[in-house]
Amino acid sequence: MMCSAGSAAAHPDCLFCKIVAGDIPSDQVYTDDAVVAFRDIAPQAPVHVLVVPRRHVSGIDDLRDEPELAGRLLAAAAKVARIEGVHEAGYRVAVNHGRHGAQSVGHVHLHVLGGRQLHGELG
Ligand code: DGP
Repeated sequence: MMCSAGSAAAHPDCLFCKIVAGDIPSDQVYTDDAVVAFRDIAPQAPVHVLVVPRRHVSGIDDLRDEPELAGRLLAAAAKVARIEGVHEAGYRVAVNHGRHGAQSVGHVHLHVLGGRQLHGELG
């Protein structure tokens, strides 16, 4: 399925755009025409994968009018969970946005966390 979300539009100063472009190495778990998923450099669980759009999108707020890309990201997260073998035991998908959300990289990303019992606190 073609998706306009997959078209390249890298932001020159964006860390995750550089990872998507292959300019910074990453341990990739899954890719398709719209999405790249790679292991977090500082994992907080045995499975900790980041799912990002190939195209630069700063945060989840910028997905409010992009339901197709939002869906592609969520579907990719579910595929990553299957690839990593955590889909039956369970896992968490989280998105941090902005300052109060503790977003540290300004290219929207879904955290896929699993591989152990996660704690219930989100805030
Ligand atoms: P957040 O705080 O939600 O913006 O999460 C950003 C995540 O990105 C954080 O868990 C660490 C990860 N990260 C930062 N720099 C790199 C990097 O160079 N490579 C990889 N694979 N992950 C990174």
